[in-house]
Amino acid sequence: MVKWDIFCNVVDNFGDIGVTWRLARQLVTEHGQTVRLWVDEPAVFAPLCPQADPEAESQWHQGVEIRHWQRDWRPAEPADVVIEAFACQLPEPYLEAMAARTNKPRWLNLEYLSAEDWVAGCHGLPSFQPNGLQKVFYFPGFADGTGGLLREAALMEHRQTFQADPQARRTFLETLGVELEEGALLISLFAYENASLAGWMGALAAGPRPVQLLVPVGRVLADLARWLGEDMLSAGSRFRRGQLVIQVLPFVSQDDYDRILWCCDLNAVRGEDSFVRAQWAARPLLWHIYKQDEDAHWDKLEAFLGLYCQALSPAAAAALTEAWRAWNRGEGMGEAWNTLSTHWPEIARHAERWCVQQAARTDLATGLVQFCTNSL
Ligand code: TRH
Repeated sequence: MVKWDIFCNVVDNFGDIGVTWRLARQLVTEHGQTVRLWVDEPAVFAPLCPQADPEAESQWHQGVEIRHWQRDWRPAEPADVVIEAFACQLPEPYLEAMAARTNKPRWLNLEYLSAEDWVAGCHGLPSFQPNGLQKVFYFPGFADGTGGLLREAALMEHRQTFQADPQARRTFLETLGVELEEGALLISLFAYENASLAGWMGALAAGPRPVQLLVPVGRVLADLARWLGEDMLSAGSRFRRGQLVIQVLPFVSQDDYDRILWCCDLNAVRGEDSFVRAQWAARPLLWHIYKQDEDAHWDKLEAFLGLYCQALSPAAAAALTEAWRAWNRGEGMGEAWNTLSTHWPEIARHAERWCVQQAARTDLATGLVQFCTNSL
């Protein structure tokens, strides 16, 4: 049985651990691999997996061994495949132990997701390291020649079954304390601080159709509280402003978060993992991209928009592009939303088509297993 070590350094937020935890689970449950996930901040892991102990040095969940990656490294036998997520720095003694193995481990750097053109050219490139080992750069992506996206084998089937059953949707939402408003457009909102929130909320409140907004606790709450004129928001808070009903939700497990996305007509998502999950929900999405130095994130945003909008009519593509830009620019979202709404049926159909098209490609975990185990 092939052993894997995945190293995750939590830079901030939940994306680093979100991606590595998802990958680790899939390697175990679908590919029968033995996986240790080393995370330097287990406390950030716990919200994604409510059974987890934020203090534990070692714990098992869903077949994955989760180890606290302590600054003070204690010797551990290197695995057959070693993944450093998002260019994190492996412990020096571990690197030495890797180099000392008779069968050299497969060593990969799992990169951040991007739709930019250069990704396919860099995916799979090896680089020789000072310890004599070769490290391979593994890039997720949306196009042929990239490593693909994380997608569990039964995900599409589970999602379709759920979405075809209105009672399942109602029952699930009830577990979160959500009662559906008759005829309302259901939106989930997971975002960073965002100056265009007020403009968007204003447009929703004054719009022609009722809207129900579900907001998991997180960084956007302060802006939302300001717009509502409230001091503080917490899970369970509920407000009505014009056509808009807002409800704050608890932060739930990754699997329940998927269900929230499946329930909604539009999902505002952020970072990397929720962005991909919203695409698998086959519903329209609004992406708040993670800001990078020197505005590098704008290239990423435009690259994805270019790809995603290819099959849309020029008018719908322009409306969607402007809404995403406004959301990320921090202004103009109210107007952009009103224009986008006039293209809703086309945007909704497109989200389904895009999902089917992406799901036809090999998923990231399967591709990784083929790439690594063929060469061991
Ligand atoms: O949290 P994010 O913003 O994460 C990141 C990090 O900032 C990272 O450093 C950066 O490089 C990267 O984005 C691009 O967004 P993301 O990636 O969507 O991760 C959120 C995770 O939280 C995802 O796995 C879904 C999960 N989640 C839940 O499990 N339950 C919830 O209720 C919610 C709202 C999210």
